[in-house]
Amino acid sequence: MKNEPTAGKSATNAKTEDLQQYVSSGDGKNMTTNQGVKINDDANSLKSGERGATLLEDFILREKITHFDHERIPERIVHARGSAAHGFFELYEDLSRYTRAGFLTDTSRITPVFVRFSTVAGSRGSADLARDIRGFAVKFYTEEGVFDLVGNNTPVFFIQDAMKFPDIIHAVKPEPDREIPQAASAHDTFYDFISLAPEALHNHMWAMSDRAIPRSYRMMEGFGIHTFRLVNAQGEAHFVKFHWKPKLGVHSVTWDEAVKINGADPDFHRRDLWDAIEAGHYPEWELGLQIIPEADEHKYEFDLLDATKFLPEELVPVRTVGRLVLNRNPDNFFAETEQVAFHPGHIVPGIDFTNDPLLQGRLFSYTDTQLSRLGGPNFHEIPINRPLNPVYNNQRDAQMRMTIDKGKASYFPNTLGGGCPYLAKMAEGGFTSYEERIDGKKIRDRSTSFSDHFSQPALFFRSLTSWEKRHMINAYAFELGKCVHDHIKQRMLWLLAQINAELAQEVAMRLGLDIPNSIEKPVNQNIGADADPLKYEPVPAKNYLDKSEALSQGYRLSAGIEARKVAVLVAAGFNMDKFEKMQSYLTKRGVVMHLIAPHGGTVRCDKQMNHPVDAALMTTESVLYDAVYIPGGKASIEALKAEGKIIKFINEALKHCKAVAFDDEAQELWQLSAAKDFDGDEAIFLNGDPADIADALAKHRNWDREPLTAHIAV
Ligand code: HDE
Repeated sequence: MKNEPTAGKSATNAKTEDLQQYVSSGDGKNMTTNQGVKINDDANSLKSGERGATLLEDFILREKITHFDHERIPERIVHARGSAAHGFFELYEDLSRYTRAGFLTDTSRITPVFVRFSTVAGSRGSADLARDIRGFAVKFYTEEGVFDLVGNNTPVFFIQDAMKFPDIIHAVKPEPDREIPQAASAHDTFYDFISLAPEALHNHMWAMSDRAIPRSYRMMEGFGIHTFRLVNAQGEAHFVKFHWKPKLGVHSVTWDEAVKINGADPDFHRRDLWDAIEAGHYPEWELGLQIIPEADEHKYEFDLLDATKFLPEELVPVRTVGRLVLNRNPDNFFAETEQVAFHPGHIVPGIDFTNDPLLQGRLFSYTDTQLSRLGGPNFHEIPINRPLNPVYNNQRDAQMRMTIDKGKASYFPNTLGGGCPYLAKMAEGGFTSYEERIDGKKIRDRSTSFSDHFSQPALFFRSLTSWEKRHMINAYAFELGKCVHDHIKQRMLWLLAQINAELAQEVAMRLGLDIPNSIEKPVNQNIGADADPLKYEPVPAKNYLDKSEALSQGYRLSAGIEARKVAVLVAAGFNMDKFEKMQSYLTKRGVVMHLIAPHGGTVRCDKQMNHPVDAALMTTESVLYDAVYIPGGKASIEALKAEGKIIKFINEALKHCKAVAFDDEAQELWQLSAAKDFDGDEAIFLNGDPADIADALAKHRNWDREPLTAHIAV
């Protein structure tokens, strides 16, 4: 199954070709009913006279309305809002020393994938820039069956045991009496829960970090979170942690931007992914593995089975083993993105689970939820969910069965079916579970090796750059500031103080509250009624690693600027030569330049040529762009000066630490805007050289400017 990667809409791989048999288009065809009868009138129902009552007999009307009435299916209980794309995975090196999974051992294969990114808490129609963890779910259509790597964009999760999942989700979802707030964690029920469950603090800090407001899905890391197993052909196992590293670096917007983007373009991430793929700027990630010998299971200060902990890259480096490229948008959102069903239990020979109690619970939940979401047990037959290899077993019937199973024998063993379908030996590719020795009591409990809730959050905070710390402090102040109950805020402050004094003090100051020395209730409420609270008391933070640069977004900037967007502010008479020089340099590097003028239609340059306007000033906002460029041209600048929104546009870009370039006469706008307040700023340019703008785009933002921008009122 060798598929050469091809481009854009025409990009194909074995799965996209497989989907073609289900693709339908009415181009050049008659309209018909679902029974294939040609339709003669699609605008008028059948009536008893021109102004008479509609007749029940109208099978065309009844069919159309009935189908419409049932168009909606339940949205996902979590991760309802998402976007997806097709692509492929390509392996760099043969990993058969560790695994027998074909897509990880055969470097000649191109494995088709379908990837869905999502937010967690919001409804299907919620805005993309909610402060939230992002889902990063990858379906590999391997030759040996479907493998789903259903991960998130943070390396840890909120809870340690599946038993608590409904609780944390109920806490973060809109409060049940008023169904407020939508797609937002800044409310009392969420913090009531978090403040009583110190295990949640670590992932919560990631949710308060810039990771929770990404610039683009294309600029996010992905993590499998749990420790899984790789098992080789000899049956030997290694533990493994999965990582996705984006080629474009890891970048985020500011909170002020996020709030405004949600109003200006609630589909910002969805549009960004779609547009980048349509333009041929295919997002790319490398698959990284942290491989851990079984003998090292108890070597670390934390438990590898605890999903609230990551394995620092300083302790086990991430080995880059392949790449994932997304090169084709879906043909139909509902059929593909909405109906795709991921499941961490979809594994192939060569990969296996561990006893992580969160993972074990997930193994139950995903099929269960699809049963109600997709309406029955045959959802694996929906085209996007079908494996590439054929399916044969004795499962039968149920709603919407597509397969026509032949023969009398739907049981095994049988003679009437010739013993078919027959079993596969391990050497023939049959899945065999890893034989793990388990001795122990049946017990409803949690291991005390899961009790260190503070060391890794402290390490995370220490590892951030000063601007990332600043953003996190502000995020805590915002979220807790939105809560009503002081006792909840105070419990949170006490918890933050266990992690980092600076963090707790800065947040307390912004809330106008003191940090309590102790809190009344036992900290850990996640234990049984008869358990000894002292046994489960969280242990004080340890310092087993001072810093891990991999945890920060500040150390791994990228040079890739594909599909970054630059706003070019112009009016009639703008300097065409300067603009074209900038445009030709940046567009060659994949940057998208938008001409923004006071009106739509076309705008005339100083060479009397008309240029199509990409957006009229009233239809767009500064927050939708990565940088601003204003070419000179006296008449153009005079006209722009008369537009109040122009200064707001520029000042907003400055406040959000973006590159802004003023050419020639545009320097008058430099004078009128806040730009003049930033002497020597490395991303504010007078007579900007295109190479400087490209460089500033690659650095994403000049975060050093941020502390000096408080006075900018936008
Ligand atoms: Fe999920 N999760 N989850 N989750 N999850 C779902 O399955 C669940 C967890 C993740 O784009 C649901 O099909 C439980 C961790 C992603 O379609 C549901 C627990 C991680 C997606 C479910 C977890 C994830 C889901 C809802 C705790 C990161 C979206 C719809 C034991 C490693 C997949 C669905 C997509 C979706 C249950 C925890 C990632 C209800 C019970 C940890 C990316 O089955």
